[in-house]
Amino acid sequence: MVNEPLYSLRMRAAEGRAHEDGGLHISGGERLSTREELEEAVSALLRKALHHSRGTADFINIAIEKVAQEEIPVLAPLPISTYCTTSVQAGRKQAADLLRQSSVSDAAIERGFEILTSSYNLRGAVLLDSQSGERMDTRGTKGVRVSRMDWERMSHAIWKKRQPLLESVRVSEAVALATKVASAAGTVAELCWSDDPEYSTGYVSSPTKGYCRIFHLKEEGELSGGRIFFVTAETNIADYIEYLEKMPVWIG
Ligand code: WAQ
Ligand code: MG
Ligand code: MG
Ligand code: MG
Repeated sequence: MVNEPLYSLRMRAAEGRAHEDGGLHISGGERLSTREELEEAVSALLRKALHHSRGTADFINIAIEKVAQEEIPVLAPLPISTYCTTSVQAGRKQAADLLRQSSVSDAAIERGFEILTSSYNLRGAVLLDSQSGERMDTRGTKGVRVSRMDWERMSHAIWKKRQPLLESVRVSEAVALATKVASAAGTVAELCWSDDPEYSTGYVSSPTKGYCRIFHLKEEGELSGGRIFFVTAETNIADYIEYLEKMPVWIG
């Protein structure tokens, strides 16, 4: 994997019309791929766009860019824990506890929940000041889309063997994303639940707590969802976004 050319792939799909023209966000995805694996990676992203519970993709954009080939850091995946809560109320309370333990203020936690419960068409993440709860990016519903991360193939196979209950692509993708976010200077914690109606397990992650899966962060059938990245007040937001969008990293 070391000296082959690498490509970043980014997919976004919307219903009705393109995102920028007001379409409904259906699905997105990001990969890092060697030239040899490029066709397979494009097909996988296309499949993801075409078969989605949020709706029918009428607009699909797949961007492929060669990535500058320097030493690419390898990040160890965050350790996983699972909270088997039995109601949305208990799940959200658990999430709030974990965020508090990661040093996010009550005001910021409340703001984070307000945003996720009322977002039905968020394509990326919202950045919030972890103390004041103030929004730190100016991206609107586009948000900040973390890109240029992927599992290193061999490590992924080993990791999956060790977690037989978590073999879904969804979990692998979420752990990879959360690991990159936790590695960014300025990240205090992340809160996420899917905008897919059938998937109600979400997570809180942070450099100190790892990746904490929580059953039931929303009711099944709901289209709300998204991601909140809580950051320290001193974070240089332009540098922070640059790292998340542009810096290639392997998870492994
Ligand atoms: N960068 C930033 N935000 C993103 C990205 C990204 N690359 N991908 C998705 N999001 C945001 C965006 O607002 C989506 O609407 C939202 O997250 C949800 O994305 O059982 O499936 O892909 O351990 O629907 C987490 C729990 C599943 C997995 C999350 O999210 C588990 C999930 P989805
Ligand atoms: Mg996803
Ligand atoms: Mg539809
Ligand atoms: Mg989704």
